[in-house]
Amino acid sequence: NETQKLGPQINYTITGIDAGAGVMGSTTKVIAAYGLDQANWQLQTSSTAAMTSTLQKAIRHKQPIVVTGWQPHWMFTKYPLKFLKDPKGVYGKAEDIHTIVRKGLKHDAPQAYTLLDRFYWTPKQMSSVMLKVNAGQDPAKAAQAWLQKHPAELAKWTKGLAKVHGQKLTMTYVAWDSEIASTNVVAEALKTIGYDVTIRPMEIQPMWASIATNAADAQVSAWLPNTSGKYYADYKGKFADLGVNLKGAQVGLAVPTYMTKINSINDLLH
Ligand code: PBE
Repeated sequence: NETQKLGPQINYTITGIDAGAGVMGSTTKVIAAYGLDQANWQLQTSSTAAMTSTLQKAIRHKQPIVVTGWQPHWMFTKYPLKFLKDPKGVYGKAEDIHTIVRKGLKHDAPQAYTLLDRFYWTPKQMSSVMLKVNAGQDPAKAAQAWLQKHPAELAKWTKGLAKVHGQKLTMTYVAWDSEIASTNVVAEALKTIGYDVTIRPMEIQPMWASIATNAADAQVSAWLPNTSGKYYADYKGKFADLGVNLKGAQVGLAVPTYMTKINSINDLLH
């Protein structure tokens, strides 16, 4: 009921994801910056799977809901969603995703380093892999199929690289849908030039630590400058930043488009 105040209808609750995610840290700042805490708003920790399932239920019944959202993600493809305006800019502007490797990788695995350095794709390309995985396809299979359908990309990333013969490589990632897609695509690309790649899902802090301590070789999951900014700052000097692998990611609060009166974070207070 659009004439009723929003807060009481949803128990002043923003439906969030896993506690370590950058979007959760940013949302905690948003709650303070906009005075939402004074109005009893709270951020509920859960998981991406629980959040998207709650979102799907709300949308099926056309009920109001506020979630932590981000792009690229299939939630924006499958559901009618919009980001709320963030006039204070707490979530930052558009984010880029960076590739981060351990120090010494350039010397120890120059071909892998070059491929990782070249790896770049678009939000649309990432979304297509995410949707396949969301539809139930095995992530490695979805990545292989994507590479087969995009030989020009693979050729660009591997151009002139000599084959290696089973050299081991470890990539770490957080099992967010976007990172499942990118990590699998890069891992499968590295396999085509002969690397024996292991990918290991973990929490965000251990992922950054794994690169800083040389326990792992690479990760492609750094949302910058804002979302992963805390970890980037904490481990600065202990990794090599190979730059952007995807341009134009976005993070913020999201609501279904049928919530026509709620367009800005400030509107949550009225
Ligand atoms: N995410 C997806 C992550 C980065 C990738 C937006 C949920 C986060 O740290 O918030």
